[in-house]
Amino acid sequence: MIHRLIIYGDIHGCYDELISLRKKINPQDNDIEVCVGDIITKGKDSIKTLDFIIENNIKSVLGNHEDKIIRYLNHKKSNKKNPIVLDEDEQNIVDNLSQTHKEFLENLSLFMRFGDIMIVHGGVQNHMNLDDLAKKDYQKILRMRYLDQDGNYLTLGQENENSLFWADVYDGNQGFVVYGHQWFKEAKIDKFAIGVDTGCVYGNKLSAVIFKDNNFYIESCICK
Ligand SMILES: [Mn+2]
Repeated sequence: MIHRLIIYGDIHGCYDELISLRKKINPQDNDIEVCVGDIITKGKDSIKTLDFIIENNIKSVLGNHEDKIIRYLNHKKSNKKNPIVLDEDEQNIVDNLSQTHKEFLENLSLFMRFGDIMIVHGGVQNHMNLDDLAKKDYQKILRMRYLDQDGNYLTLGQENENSLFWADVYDGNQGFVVYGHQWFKEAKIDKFAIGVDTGCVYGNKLSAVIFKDNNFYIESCICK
């Protein structure tokens, strides 16, 4: 029997905070640990974080930052000029990826489901069916933040004061969604969703939502 389902927000290479938060939570053998993606990039210890996650059998869904690295690696297999341009941090990560790291990243899935709990990196729109997803919606799941008043997806920067954050209008049709990507000072708790990215890499804190016996609670670790 599963004891607890522990879901971490965007870690972004913040290894020390992951270790501190995990000490607080104290995962046991029958707990399941999952990340909402964006394990790597931006923070100082991406490779160390990736090693730790693999060694401790922590699972993850795909984040947009892992997706970028995978797309870069896929393009690299051809001789053409790589259309994906990496920054210095991303290049450094790519240069240090082992075969094990690459396999782990390539095998990350877009979503994971545990009963009624659905884990994605960005978000979902009410019309989406994750089991029968249109190809054009794949990148949206990774990047979703704002929708217009008709519920249409907006790319980053298209939003204005009339835009709606997707979780505020989500109707629960894909289950109770746990997501990251957009960071909040405190975990954002809605009727059918929890945003668990609390901006660790921006100096706020790393959080996890923990499900146990039909209830949940949040644990956090303030950045040093
Ligand atoms: Mn993200």
